[in-house]
Amino acid sequence: MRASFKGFLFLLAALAAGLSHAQVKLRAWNIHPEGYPVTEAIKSFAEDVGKATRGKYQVEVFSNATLGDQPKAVQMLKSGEVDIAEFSSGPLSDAVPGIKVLNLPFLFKDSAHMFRHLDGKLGERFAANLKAAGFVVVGWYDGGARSFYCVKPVSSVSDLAGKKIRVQQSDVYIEMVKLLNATPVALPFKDVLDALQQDKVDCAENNLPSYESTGHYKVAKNVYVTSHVISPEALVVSTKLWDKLDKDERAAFSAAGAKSALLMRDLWNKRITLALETTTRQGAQFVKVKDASPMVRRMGPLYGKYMADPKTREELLTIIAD
Ligand code: BDP
Repeated sequence: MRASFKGFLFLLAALAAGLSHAQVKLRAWNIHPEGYPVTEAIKSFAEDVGKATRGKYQVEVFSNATLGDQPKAVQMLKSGEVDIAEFSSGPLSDAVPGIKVLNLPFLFKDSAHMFRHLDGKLGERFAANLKAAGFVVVGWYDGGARSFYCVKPVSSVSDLAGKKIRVQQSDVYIEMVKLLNATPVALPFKDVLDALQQDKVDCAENNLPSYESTGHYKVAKNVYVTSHVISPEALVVSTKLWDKLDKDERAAFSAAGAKSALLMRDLWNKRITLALETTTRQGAQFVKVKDASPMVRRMGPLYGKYMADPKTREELLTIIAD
């Protein structure tokens, strides 16, 4: 065999070997810091996807919203600039109106109630709405129970009236705060601490792990435990990426997503206990709402709106009934 021909064969073999190990780099958007349950769960997803696809898909996790805030990330996922993301249903629902009911205050009793629906038929319907809009759900994560917290003491719904309250960039949250006769201020998550410190807002609302991880508890020490929204979150893959995956790869992504969701929920429950301990130790005061019914009644117009819409009525009735 002539030397140049041998060289050519060698090159072909090297190319083929290279191709069979071709790596695809993927970007995952995450709003939370290192160590947070969501972050840990996405990392486990990334690792499992890598293993199951024998290193073909390498998921890099960009935490702390370094790639932009959530509404921006929603658009980036749609356009294919990021491939994977973990979103709160609030801002996500502005891009997918079919899941807006998930944000309604006082809809789910607790996380167990929420997952009974999300892990079942209803979850499949919401996932279908999301898929049609460009987001493939591979895991439902826990956004926990959200409550209000303020710089000044709050012990009744009327104390919230007139307050400037930070909300997520999401219609339902904005509407909810207006119905409490307060002023909604939609701000990106990372800007809330400054806004509380600089008196740009009087209050915010979130779950305990975020109240702690953001340091909001250092400024807004007065928590009014309303648990007004039990909030779903989702780990999603862009349909742009999904469409490129073959059957086995899709199964690998789905299995890794489902596993990461269970991990997330477990870490979440532990983190709630920890966050309560830390914030209490640092002086946060918790006042539990005695009777939520006046607050629930104020939400009437929001419920009226989604009941009147034939696209969302059935889902709403299913959740309320069970
Ligand atoms: C946290 C959610 C996160 C939201 C944030 C917020 O996990 O996705 O962006 O609240 O209030 O609890 O913006």
